[in-house]
Amino acid sequence: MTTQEATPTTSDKGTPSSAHPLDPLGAEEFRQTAAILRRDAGVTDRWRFAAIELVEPGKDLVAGFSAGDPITRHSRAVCFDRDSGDVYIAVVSLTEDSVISFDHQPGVQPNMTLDEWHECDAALREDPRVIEALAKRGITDMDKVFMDTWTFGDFLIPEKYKGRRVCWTDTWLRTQEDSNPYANPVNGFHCLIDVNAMELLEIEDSFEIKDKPDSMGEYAPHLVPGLQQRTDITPLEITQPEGVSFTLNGNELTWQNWRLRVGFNYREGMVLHRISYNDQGRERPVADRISFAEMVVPYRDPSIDHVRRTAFDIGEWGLGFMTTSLELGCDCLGEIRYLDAVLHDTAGEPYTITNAICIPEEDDRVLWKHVDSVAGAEVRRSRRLTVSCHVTVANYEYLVYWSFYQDGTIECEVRATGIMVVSHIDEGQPVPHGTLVDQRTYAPFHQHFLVARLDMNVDGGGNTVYMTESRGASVSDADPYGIGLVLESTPLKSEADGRQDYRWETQRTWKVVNENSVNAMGTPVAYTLVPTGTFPAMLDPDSPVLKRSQVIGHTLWVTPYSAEERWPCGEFVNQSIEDEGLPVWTKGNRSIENTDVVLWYVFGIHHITRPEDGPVMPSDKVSFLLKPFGFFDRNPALDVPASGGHCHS
Ligand SMILES: [Cu+2]
Repeated sequence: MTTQEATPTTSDKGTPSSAHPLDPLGAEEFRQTAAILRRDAGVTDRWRFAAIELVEPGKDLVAGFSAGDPITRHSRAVCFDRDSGDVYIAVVSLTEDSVISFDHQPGVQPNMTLDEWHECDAALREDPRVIEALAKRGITDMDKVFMDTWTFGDFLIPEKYKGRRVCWTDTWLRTQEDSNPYANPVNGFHCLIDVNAMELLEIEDSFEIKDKPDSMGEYAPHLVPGLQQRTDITPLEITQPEGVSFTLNGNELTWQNWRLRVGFNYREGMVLHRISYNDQGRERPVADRISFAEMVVPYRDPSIDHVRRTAFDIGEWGLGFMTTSLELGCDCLGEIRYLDAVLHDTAGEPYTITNAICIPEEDDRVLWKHVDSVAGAEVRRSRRLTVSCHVTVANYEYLVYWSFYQDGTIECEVRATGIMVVSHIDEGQPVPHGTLVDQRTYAPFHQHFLVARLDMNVDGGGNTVYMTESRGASVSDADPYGIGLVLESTPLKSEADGRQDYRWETQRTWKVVNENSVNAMGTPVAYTLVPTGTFPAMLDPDSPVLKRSQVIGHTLWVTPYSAEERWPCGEFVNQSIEDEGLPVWTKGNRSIENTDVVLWYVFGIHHITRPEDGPVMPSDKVSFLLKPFGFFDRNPALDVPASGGHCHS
């Protein structure tokens, strides 16, 4: 990753060593990983590198690191032989130029890659059987056909293909060269493909909507018939004439009292490390590492066109691989600093996503205010520092924003936009599992479950998570009007306690408490996870979809920290049968009291599709908060000065 303005740390300039042990792998380190494995482990050109990432050093090592200390760098690769299908996990010492381990992983399928996605599309469009079958439907210009490759769970893979690296495809059609393929589904036409052999296994030509509806799925202005763009929008500029008030030094970001490091990998995309708040000279840790660890998107339509659609956008595809470059004035507005990201293709060759991460300082309306009848008004503007990135997962966009506020709050916001998957239907055909969004066109219901992995570290040392619930009193002699409200806090002592569901009727929240550190009132300091954007899975316990993604069966899971436990549905979710992550780790019901805890928070969008979500979806927003609760003795933003020039103090 490189900073646009600061000195590159691990960069595509070929710097082999890093400035900080948590800096993501640089271009030369990706190349070196692949070269070492080719030289020493028998990896050939017939292999693919599905994933290469930094082996993050242990927390103690990172905590004890000082600038200029020597750094030992290790990388981890998942690679596979396309001919045998054998999968290996390799750990490589970049410092020693050697292979540390190279372990066979029987019976798993690594994540999919962008190379395979593009190669599938090209291979199928050239396949004579596909050309012939589509010609029967009157589709003859293969340049306008787009085969969108999807993975699926083992339970839907035909018996004869089990064990192979198998994908299925949707077929879409552009009406002209630059039009939206997702506007025109070729319903009932799917291919099954062995991605290792890049071989078409079979064509499912199950039904055809012969009489195409008169629908309009274009969003680019020149393709929308009769569109008159608005002319009543005046310029809105955001300027900081004296520059930004944050500092980006390599990948370390400091702003007002906040300090954090920005990381990046193929799977989680952006990762935030070592988040701390400087409380009047005291550097107080809040979280060791926060990221998104999985995203599960089950489509809730059992029809043949949609039943296989159970995407694991993080475990199967990778938010890092799907991250796109951002553009000033469009994706981000104001005085922006960017970080580039470096990733690799399936040959291990590095490439750079320029402006992958955008860092603006943003106005956020009012921070605090009071108008006194004698003294007048005191008002402060709120500002936040946002670290954001955008990912495009085929038809969908996810926009990720982590914001740090002056009152110690951390906010995670995700916006979903892009194009909904649609199907055409025959006249009068019922639509039980979706919404009509255009003429004889429906968008199936689906859910986007995101799993945030929150490796908290509130004030250092051990943390305990408490469930807090509000309860209204019954009428009694002491409270004849039944007006009292009490708060009940229950410590979650073991992983079984740590499996939690949201409860609206008690306004349940979860507090990450440090009982070894008290505030001025003598109360243990805490950060509260304010659960918004949460909804139940609504999947039958016997559903094979839920078996693969048991994490979505609860709002929150809490585990003791383990460096190995990173992927809540397992590392290899592609073609998985069962969730090999959280349900397996938590079987031992370990203690989660007064220890290094990790919270797995499940939130997202229960997407009941709307006509207004097409042909391109206005951003749907969802968020949650990590809010200080007695972490400070009072409002920590009392010291924020009034805005200069515009309002009086
Ligand atoms: Cu959606």
